[in-house]
Amino acid sequence: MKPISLIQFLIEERRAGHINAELSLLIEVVARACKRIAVATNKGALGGVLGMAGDGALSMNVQGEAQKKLDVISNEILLEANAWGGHLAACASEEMEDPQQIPDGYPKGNHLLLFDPLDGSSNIDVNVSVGTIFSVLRCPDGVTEAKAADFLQPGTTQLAAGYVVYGPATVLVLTFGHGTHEFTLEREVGSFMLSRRNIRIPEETSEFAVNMSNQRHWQAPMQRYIGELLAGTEGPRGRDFNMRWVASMVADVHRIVTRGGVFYYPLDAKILQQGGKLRLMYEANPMAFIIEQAGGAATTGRERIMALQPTALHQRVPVFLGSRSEVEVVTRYHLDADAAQG
Ligand code: AFP
Repeated sequence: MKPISLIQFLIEERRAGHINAELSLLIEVVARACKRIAVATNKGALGGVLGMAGDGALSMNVQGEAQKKLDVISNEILLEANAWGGHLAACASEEMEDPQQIPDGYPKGNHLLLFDPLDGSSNIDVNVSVGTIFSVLRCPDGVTEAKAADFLQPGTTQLAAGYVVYGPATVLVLTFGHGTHEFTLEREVGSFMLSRRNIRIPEETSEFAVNMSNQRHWQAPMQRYIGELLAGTEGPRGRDFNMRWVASMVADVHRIVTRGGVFYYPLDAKILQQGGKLRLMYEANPMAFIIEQAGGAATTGRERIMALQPTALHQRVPVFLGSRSEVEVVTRYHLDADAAQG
């Protein structure tokens, strides 16, 4: 069968009534911006894009994390691309404390866009995969200037979510709530081409992704669960498990979307106060939507991620996602421990 482009796919989705013209344009614009980020990323040292942002003084984002040059470049590419099309009411980014309004003189649309412009940016300088994550919400009726509070909608209300992984190939994974689909960038033509439709994540897995250096700081249910996986054939699970950790959520999730597995960033004693490591609105929610649409599960260890009522734009949450059966086991261990405590 002749491969179809992202544009053709979007037209099909419009005809099927899954999206409207404005959302279709939004996705086209985000995909085009991500092609520019891919170009910048691919240039590496030759493009002068490696290293930290800021002239001498360390540049920090709203999370108090040091910004890389490519964090800043990617953020600007996405902001600039989305300013003038008339498809957005406002957008919000990991790199900015407050939502960005549409500049005066441009029309406004009915959608809110949230993004992590360059996830896993600690990997840039060592030439390991990084990515962009995005989530699309509807702007509440009657809102003319969207504030942070207007973005605080549960993940179940997302109209679209996606990520782009800048790896050996540049790949876009997308959902509108009607399955999860993958597009691969054909660089010579400059088009994202549909490479997998209706991806299914295997229910069972023997592969987990977690930063094991945090083990001693984890809570008891996580200690118990990983302890059992590490015990392998001699332990209660009766089989060996394999481990991978890229430290780039997009790359770890893409492996799960390709061959199954689970990705965990649990709460630990070091990050207890902040509620977790990963951001709900532009990391956990869009990834949860993509994973659920591919048959997987995504929880905080206790609740479904997409059911959470957000309380802040940059809120952090624990994340357990991937192959359904394993996410159910680790979630059950947390709930059992809570119940035993009363
Ligand atoms: P950076 O974008 O600051 O590199 O953070 C990446 C990330 O949010 C996520 O992509 C990784 O899975 C996770 O952090 C890695 O965290 P550790 O460095 O604590 O393993």
